[in-house]
Amino acid sequence: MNANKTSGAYTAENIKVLRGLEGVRKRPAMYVQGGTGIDGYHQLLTEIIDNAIDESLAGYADTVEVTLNADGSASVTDNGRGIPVDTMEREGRPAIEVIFTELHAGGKFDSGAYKVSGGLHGVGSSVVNALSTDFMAEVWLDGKHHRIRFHNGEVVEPLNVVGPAPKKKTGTRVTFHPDMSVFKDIEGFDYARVRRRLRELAFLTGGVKIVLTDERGDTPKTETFQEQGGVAAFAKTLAQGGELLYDKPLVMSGTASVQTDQGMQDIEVDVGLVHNSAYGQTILTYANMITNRDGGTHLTGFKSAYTRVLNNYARSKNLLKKGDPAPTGDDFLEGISCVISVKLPDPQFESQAKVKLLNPEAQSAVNSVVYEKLTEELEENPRIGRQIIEKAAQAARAREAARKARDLVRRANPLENDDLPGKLADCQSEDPSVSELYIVEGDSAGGSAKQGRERRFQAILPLRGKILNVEKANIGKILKNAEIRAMVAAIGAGIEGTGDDSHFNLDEVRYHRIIIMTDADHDGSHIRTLLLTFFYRFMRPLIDAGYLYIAQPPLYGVRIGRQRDMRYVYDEAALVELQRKNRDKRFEIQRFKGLGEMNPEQLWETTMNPETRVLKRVTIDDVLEASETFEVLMGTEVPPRREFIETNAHLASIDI
Ligand code: 0R9
Repeated sequence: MNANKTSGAYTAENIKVLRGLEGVRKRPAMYVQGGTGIDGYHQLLTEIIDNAIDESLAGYADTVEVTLNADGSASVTDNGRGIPVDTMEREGRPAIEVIFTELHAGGKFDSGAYKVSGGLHGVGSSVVNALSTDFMAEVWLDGKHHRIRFHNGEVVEPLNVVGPAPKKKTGTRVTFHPDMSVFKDIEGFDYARVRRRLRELAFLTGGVKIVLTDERGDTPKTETFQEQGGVAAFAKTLAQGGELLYDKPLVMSGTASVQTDQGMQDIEVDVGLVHNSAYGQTILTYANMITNRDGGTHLTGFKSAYTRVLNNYARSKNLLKKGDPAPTGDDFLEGISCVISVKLPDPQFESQAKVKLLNPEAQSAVNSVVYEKLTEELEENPRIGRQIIEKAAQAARAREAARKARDLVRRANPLENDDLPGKLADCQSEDPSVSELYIVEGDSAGGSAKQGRERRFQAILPLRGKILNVEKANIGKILKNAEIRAMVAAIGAGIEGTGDDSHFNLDEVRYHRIIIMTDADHDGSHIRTLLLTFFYRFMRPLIDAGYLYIAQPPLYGVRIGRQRDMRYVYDEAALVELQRKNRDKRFEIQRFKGLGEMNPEQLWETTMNPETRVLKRVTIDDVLEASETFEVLMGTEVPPRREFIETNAHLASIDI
């Protein structure tokens, strides 16, 4: 140890520090949002990234690099000022050491009003240090390359100069290896997850260059994210796939000074929005760059100002036809893709998971910025104003038509009479927790499934041909579609997303496993995507509850040598492997082109028997990616859709 410089300081101060970090090691879940599972593990990286982003938001860094190293560690580098390395008088230790060993040390230095990090949602760099077997910080400053290293939070190599810094280079790099005895059974950083967050940060920072490198595979992979367009570009990306109503997104940005318990405070508001030809709405909300899944006060502020401005605009420009139903707030939101980002000094959230923002001042800030700027935007772009109003008027007419259609559906709807669709072969059990519904492509596979099933708890609903693309149809048409009505009636819990007071009631779902069973070919994957789109838009809670599955039928049946039993093979790679292993035996391969080619016993054995089948559960952990995927797949642009389906037969970007 480089004793001379530091030994005097390692006294009472040091003991206090160790006690702090000891507490973190004893009860990590108390300090890390997401606990000691996969979420908490990624939160460590998020924390370090956020510190680098803070330096760029402060205007001193323009590049942040994140590297997933081959040894399981991660490095984050910024080209900012460099964490101060000089000795702090009061502590008798270098500032950089204090930062990484004192709990909440960040607070003391907080100068910027709304840092992403600094205890607002992060765990503090010192917590990352405490929970890392190895932690190294390097600083390039004043022409020198400084380094300090820790093990389980304790200094093992005090701050030293290890060489010169390249000319004019300044910045900070943190490299850490999470303690795998704390974060158990975790395979490492999930590239897709890290990528998603970095991409989001690139949009939200509007210009910071973010470079992600994965060194873990055979060939390193690097991606760069830089989005000068900020929230507007973000909104446009969300809307991709659908035909844009207008090309240039509307932007509402400004700082509002609002009254709070702590006196006047400045809140930064950035909103970007654009409309496309689709019917759903995608609105993402952020407070200090933290995503708030359930919205909150910023969303409320946005909706009220947005509706008010558009209503005023429609009225003052005489854009609504006589006799048309008046558009509601939801009508104005049809087809919208919108990103709302606020930055405020003291964000309050409903829960640890920060899914909902509570600060009332965020509501008034967003309300006033959106009211003022949207009014201006519409005055400057009257064509866009007219298009939005026309789309809302159409939505209102469709809603009215849908209400009438629904009344018809209700009257004729077996649902209401507890009656079930004729095509459904229901199961005997009435206990949803053990009941399964197979939604099967085609009547012939449906027939095999009906014969092959275990009727005590397995129900079969055959669908004829392609189901309606709900992304492209209006709600009236959707509700009249026979296949969709059969699914809704069989599942028994209604639908949501129709823009009125109808809703989906998870408690009434008749099966806790709803299994999509389609052929293992292109058509099958298209039908599966159409079904997923339907469930995503109209029965989303079913997915959130984990009730939706995809069956995995085999691609081949194989007999090897003189064996009588057929072996089932589920992908090409497995077939090749089997052939390789049995090179000397002469092979009998049957390719199953569709489910209908299997007899009832085969279908049971390979795809339906709970003892042997493989099911993939459908989960959506990221609305951004899901929306993008669905819109690429279901929007009006055909070539990207074809290509996507053909290259992603398993819907790679939906986590299943
Ligand atoms: C790789 C991840 N990056 C960081 O963790 C990081 C922290 C940091 C920093 C400063 C500059 N770059 C940084 N990168 C900094 C901040 C301030 C003054 N000088 C340099 C300041 O906030 O006034 N620091 C964050 C906290 C501290 N530095 C400090 F508390 F040590 F000053």
